[in-house]
Amino acid sequence: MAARIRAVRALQVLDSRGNPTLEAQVTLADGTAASAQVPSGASTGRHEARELRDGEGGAYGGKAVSAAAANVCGPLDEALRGLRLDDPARADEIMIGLDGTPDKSRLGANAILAVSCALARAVARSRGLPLWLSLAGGRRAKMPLPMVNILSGGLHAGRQIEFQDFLAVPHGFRTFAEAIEAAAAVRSRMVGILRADGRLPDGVADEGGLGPRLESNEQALDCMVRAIEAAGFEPGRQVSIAIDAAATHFHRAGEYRLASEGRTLDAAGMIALYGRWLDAYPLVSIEDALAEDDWDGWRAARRALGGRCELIGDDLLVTNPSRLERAIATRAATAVLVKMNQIGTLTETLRVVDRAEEKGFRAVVSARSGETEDSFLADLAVATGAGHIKVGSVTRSERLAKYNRLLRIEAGWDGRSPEGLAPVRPLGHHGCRGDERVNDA
Ligand code: 2PG
Ligand code: MG
Repeated sequence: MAARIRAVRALQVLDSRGNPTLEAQVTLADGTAASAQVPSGASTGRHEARELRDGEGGAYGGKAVSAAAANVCGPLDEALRGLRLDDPARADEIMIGLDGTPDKSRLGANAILAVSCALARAVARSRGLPLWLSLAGGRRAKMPLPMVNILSGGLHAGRQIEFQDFLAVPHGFRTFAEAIEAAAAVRSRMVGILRADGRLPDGVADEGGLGPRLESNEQALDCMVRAIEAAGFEPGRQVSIAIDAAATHFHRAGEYRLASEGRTLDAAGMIALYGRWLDAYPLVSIEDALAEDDWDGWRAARRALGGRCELIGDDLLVTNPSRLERAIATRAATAVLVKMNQIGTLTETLRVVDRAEEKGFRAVVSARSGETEDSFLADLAVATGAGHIKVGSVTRSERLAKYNRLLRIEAGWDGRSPEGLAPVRPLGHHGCRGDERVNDA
C-alpha cells in the first residue's frame, strides 16, 4: 500500500553564491525521510516562476527565504499531511492549487519545488528504488551527454564578453565517464592556453568556467578549438562546441548590443553571425540565440539554422508548457532547456520533457548558476532519457555533485544501470537540411 505523508518542513540553507535557498524535508508515515534543495538563477527569464524572497529589510540583504520556509512548514504541510501517495502528480496539483497564481508567486516556486523534489526522493526511498528509476516510470532511462562549461561571459563573468557560455560537447565517447574525462582535459588545456596568452583570470565564473577578457566573442570559439585540439581530440568528431548566448541579457530596444566588440546587430544580423560561426566552427547547439520575447527572430533563426544545429530555448521557453506549445506551433526553437525551478514542480517539468520528446524537440536538463550540493537533476536527466545535461564546469563541488552522481549511476552503484550514453546528432555533419528533422505534425 502506498505510504502517506506524515510531515513536511523546510530550512534556510546557502547556495553556491552564498545566498540563502531552501531545503525541504518530507517524512512519510512509514518513517522514510528525504530532503531536497533548490537552486537559483542569475540570468533569469522574465517568464519564470517566482522564487519568494523576504525582500528589503530582511536578512541577507533581502535575499532571505524565511517566508518561503514558513510557507512550507505552514500551509503546505497542512495541505499535504496525511496524503496517500498513490498518484505521483497529486501532491504537486494540491500545491499548485493552494498557491493559486500562474507563477507560484504567493507561496513561492522555491517552496513548492523543494517539497516536490523531497517528496519524489522520499517516495523512491520508500519503494527501495534509486531516484532515477523511480522517476522514470515508463520512460526509457539513459545516461545523458554532458555539455560542459569551459568559458564564461555575460552575467556569469562580469560581462567580459557578452555570450554567456562556451561549452565542450564530448560526443565521440562510449561512456559518460570517458566523456567527462575528455571535457576535463579540454578545460585543463584551456587553462594552459589562457595562461600562455596572459589571459587567465584570477578566479572562476559562477559555474566554475573561466571568464577571460577577450577581444571578441568569436575569439572564445578560437580558444575552444585550440583547447580541444591541444587535448588531443578532433573538433567536430570527438568534441564539439555549444554556446549559450543568453541574448536576452544584451538585448535593448530591439537591438543586440555587443559592447565588447563595439557593435550592435538586429535579429537578422545575429542570425547571419551564427551562420558564419556554423560554417567556421564545430558548433552543435546555440541556446538563447535571441531574446526571450523575440518570437519573430526565433522563427527566422529556426528557418535559417534549424537544420544545422540545435536551437535551445531557455529564457524563451522557461520550462513552461504554454511557451513550449507556442514554440511548437510557430516553429521557433528545436530544443528546450529544462530547469525545474523555472516552472516550480517536478510534475510540470516531466510534462514539458515528455511533450518535447513527442514533438521532436530535444530536451537538455540544466542546473542554475546558483546551485547546491543536491544532485537531483542528475537522476532527472537519466530518468527522462533527455539525452543532454548541462550543469556547468568540471570544478566546484556544487557542479561535481551532479557529475559524480552520474558516474556512480553509470558504474551501477545503485544495483541497476541505465542504457548507454545518448549520441548527439551533430546536425551539420549529417546532411540534414532545413526543418526536416523536427516533427511538426
Ligand atoms: C543558463 C543558466 C545556467 P542561470 O542561462 O542556462 O547556465 O544560467 O541559472 O543564471 O539562468
Ligand atoms: Mg541559458
